Amino acid sequence: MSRLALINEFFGQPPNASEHGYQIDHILEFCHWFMGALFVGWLVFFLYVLFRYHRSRHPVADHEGVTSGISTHLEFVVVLIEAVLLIGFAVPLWAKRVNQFPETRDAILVHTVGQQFNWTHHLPGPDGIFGRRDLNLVSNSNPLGLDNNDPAAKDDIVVPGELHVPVNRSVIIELSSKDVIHNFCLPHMRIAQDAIPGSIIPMWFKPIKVGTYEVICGQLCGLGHYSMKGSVVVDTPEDYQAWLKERAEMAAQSQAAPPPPTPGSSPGTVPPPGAPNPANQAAPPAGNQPAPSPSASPG
Ligand SMILES: [Cu+2]
Repeated sequence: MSRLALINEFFGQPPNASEHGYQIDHILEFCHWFMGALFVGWLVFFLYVLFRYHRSRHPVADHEGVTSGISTHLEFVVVLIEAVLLIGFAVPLWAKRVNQFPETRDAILVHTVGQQFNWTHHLPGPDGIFGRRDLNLVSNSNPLGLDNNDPAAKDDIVVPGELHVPVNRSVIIELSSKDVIHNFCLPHMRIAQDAIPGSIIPMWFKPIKVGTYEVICGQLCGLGHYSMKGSVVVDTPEDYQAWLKERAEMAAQSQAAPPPPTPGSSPGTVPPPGAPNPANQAAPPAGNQPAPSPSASPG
């Protein structure tokens, strides 16, 4: 990290842990220094004007005003720099985030649902297919309304609060909300996305550092908003498989009649990068963005 980047740390930016994060950090760094320079520049100018045109020196107002063109030129330069920042850097970075999703067969796909005041994650389990969810089935013990009569739901994993993902693999999170607008914000991953009732909105990032990272709700969503926290644990691939296996076993135990294991897959495994994913074969292709499954209604 360059010495200049310390300005991000100074303003409380946590260390980056995602593949694209350094690009956002560079823009932030530049913006902070640029705004700092403007602040100092304007402050000096303001003080100069206060003393230079004090009432004792200029008892009568000058109605002609400034005749020099220097301020016009300066402002043009400022606008030009801001336009380059916005059009040249910020918009392309944002466009990549929302238009260029990774192949779903290479990524970990998770459905995440916000509610006052926690996050619940839904993983498809060994079969790679998300089970049906139904608003009418929502209860305290079934926060997402997962339909246990749906064969695809039998091995599904539902975890509150803490989501595990493997390092160096893209994660696509399809976000929704059960009540009000929340925002799934991962400061260390330099990504945030609103969770809106009635919509399923995808977001993606690629974690590059093993560790535990805070998830916060980025929208003021009610009295308990301050407590709406969770975590994303970035595991090594081995630890991730162990976590999945443990979760899949817990899910199987909670079912009255556990389903026979899918041929070719042991409990809790996910297809390796590039392998065909049964979930993708079942669903028709839908451009770059992962198609929101019609069965996965936001609870
Ligand atoms: Cu919230």
